[in-house]
Amino acid sequence: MPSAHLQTYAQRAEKHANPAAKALLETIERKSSNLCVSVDVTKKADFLRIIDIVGPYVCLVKTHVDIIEDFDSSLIDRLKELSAKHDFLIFEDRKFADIGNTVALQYSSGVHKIASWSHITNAHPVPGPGIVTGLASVGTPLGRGLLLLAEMSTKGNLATGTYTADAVRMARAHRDFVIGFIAMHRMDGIGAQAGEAVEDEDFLILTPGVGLDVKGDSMGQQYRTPREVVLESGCDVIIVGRGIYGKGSDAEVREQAERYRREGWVAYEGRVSPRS
Ligand code: S5P
Repeated sequence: MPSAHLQTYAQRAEKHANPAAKALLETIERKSSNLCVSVDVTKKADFLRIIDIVGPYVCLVKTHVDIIEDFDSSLIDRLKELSAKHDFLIFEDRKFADIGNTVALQYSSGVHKIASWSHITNAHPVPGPGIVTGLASVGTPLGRGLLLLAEMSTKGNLATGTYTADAVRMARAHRDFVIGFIAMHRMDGIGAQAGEAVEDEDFLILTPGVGLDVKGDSMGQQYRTPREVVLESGCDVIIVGRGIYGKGSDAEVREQAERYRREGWVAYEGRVSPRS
């Protein structure tokens, strides 16, 4: 069996036991889209308008609900309606980073009640495996999936080397709930012990820091192209924020969403069926 990233999304969906990972892979295949749009705006109306525009082109919408100034629970109802209308999953980019007991409360409760609507969320591995146990206690019964931040896109970040390998080991110990990583390249076999059977593992790699027109911003963000990310680095989903929603008119936002969807998909096709 070829390594996971050389198989099609449909083949991988069949084998995935986690409901969120399976649904994401099926959605990617159905829509021919490995694009996740990150909608980092602060007003409810802008948030919903952008999602309605980009919805047809994405497999996943990534949110930071804590930046929305006029947040109320009706926003979540509208978001769920858009998710059904346009057939995409939801990923609240919460980057949990506390002890298990605290993250379980942050995930289930408070104003945002993230676990009740977000199919996928993410966490920093820095507190150790207790963070996964805490989040799993809430998310597993709901069929949710967790991504660990094994690497980051920013200049000078500390998620490298043994930290990254330890993140992968932590994921391997919780394969039913940890569905993959925020990372810049594939993690296959990283951190494996001698003799440990890891050939069949299929962690999804979701990758931010994607842009076609600029190389970075003034605060350390670094961009690569969909081709570099998907074809050369073997990642599964491209995460694009300002490259799409930051473009001004609704028509331009739609155009950019379609452009990134196409670029991401062509890169994937080149990966699974390379022309000789
Ligand atoms: O390492 C990371 C991890 C994440 S989740 N680097 C990132 O940029 N992100 C998120 O991806 C970040 O919080 C933001 O929501 C998005 C990138 O946005 P852009 O506007 O730079 O494309």
